[in-house]
Amino acid sequence: MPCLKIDGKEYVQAGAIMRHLGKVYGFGEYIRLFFLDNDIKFEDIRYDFNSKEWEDKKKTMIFGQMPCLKMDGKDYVQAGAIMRHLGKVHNLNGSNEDESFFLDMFNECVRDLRLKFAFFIYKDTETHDQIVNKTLPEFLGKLEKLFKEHPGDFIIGNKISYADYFLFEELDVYHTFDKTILDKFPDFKEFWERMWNRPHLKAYLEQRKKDKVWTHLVEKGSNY
Ligand SMILES: N[C@@H](CCC(=O)N[C@@H](CS)C(=O)NCC(=O)O)C(=O)O
Repeated sequence: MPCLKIDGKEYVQAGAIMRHLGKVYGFGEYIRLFFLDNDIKFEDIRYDFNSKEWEDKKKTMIFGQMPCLKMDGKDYVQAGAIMRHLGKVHNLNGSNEDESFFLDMFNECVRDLRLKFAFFIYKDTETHDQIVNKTLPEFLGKLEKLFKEHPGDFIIGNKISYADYFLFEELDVYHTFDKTILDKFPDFKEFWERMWNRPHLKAYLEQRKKDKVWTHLVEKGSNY
């Protein structure tokens, strides 16, 4: 297993994602962005969605899901918990309990929206028109209001936190789906551009875009 050492502890980060043949990057992407941006070395393990390797690997996971982070020989799952943990370890989880709570609350909202979007993508729960003209803008409007509560470059003022990687990833997915979606949300658009241009993320994000990993979005009518 590839390994990452932080403060003497060993970590393995594996993403349930599909590099060439598959369709989505999966929930490992938040963790990957966190590691990249903070210049933490790691080996990236990816699985093709339809491969036997992925089917076999899933059976070894407690909930049959990834991503997984291995620490001291133990598997840790659930992207939210992993990211909060990394946030605490790297001092990117707010500077007091109030801020940590705010970040968690913000993040739960972001993940709620992802769930709605995933239902649209995978289960056809809404029409294209509904998701683009109602669900996404209504939710993004509320989220942006929350974002402005702590003015600055990130969710909490000018210090980046674990939740900013979740937010960025979601905005990037929605922007890939509809390139005008952020136009009504200038604070989010600026945030999204700012994250894109972070020195340790830019090259990776550009490559990811070239790789056209968001096939599902194209199938569902992306205007990118
Ligand atoms: N709540 C979990 C969900 C993880 C999850 O759904 N992962 C997907 C890939 S991104 C998965 O492993 N799905 C199992 C499958 O495709 O059978 C988390 O946030 O980590």
